[in-house]
Amino acid sequence: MEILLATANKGKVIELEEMLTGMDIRVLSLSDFPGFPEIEETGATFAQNAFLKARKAAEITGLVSLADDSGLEVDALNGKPGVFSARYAGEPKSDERNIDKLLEQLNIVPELERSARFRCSLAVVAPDGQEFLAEGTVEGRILKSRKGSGGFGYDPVFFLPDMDKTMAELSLEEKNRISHRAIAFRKAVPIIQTLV
Ligand code: ITT
Repeated sequence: MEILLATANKGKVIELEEMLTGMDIRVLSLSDFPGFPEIEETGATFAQNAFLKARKAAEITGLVSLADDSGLEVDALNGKPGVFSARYAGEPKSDERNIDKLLEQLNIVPELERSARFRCSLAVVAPDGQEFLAEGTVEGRILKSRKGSGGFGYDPVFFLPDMDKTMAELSLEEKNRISHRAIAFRKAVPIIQTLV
């Protein structure tokens, strides 16, 4: 059976494939559909954006379709950058400038008040109209400067107290075990199994 993960991000496809190992389910991505139209992420929440992408994908391809939207929520900034995580510091999107802006905004915020979380909303949409949502979060704290060189996005300033490391100091395997996206993907596996 085939399902579609509506993303151009190869890393996400590899993560999902790993979790579906042994289930005879092939994961296609947008790179298998060259003419696929750009979908604007106009939703106010991660879940709305994920459904915008997954519904469009199911409608166009007729496949069980998944899409995720994810980002960082910082409590001292009332949940920002949230759905604007990728373009927090404006266009063109830049992880480096996003981190610089985040550190500047949190400049006077003391260590214990820098709590934050990565959130992932994963939408699963079947061509017959059935819809499901799986979510994952991982809690942490924003450091005052970067540490580590792995991962992407805000990983170098996202500190995980339990592991005593930033997300950027984890191996790919470790990150794929604890990340917000991995948690959401894991919850979606039984849903996918019932749909295909
Ligand atoms: P799509 O093609 O699937 O849309 P994307 O690469 O644009 O994938 P997301 O929309 O999932 O990625 O992520 C939005 C932003 O949230 C991303 O640019 C990062 O700044 C931040 N982010 C998401 N997941 C992250 C992670 O695991 N580590 C660090 N930052 C993350």
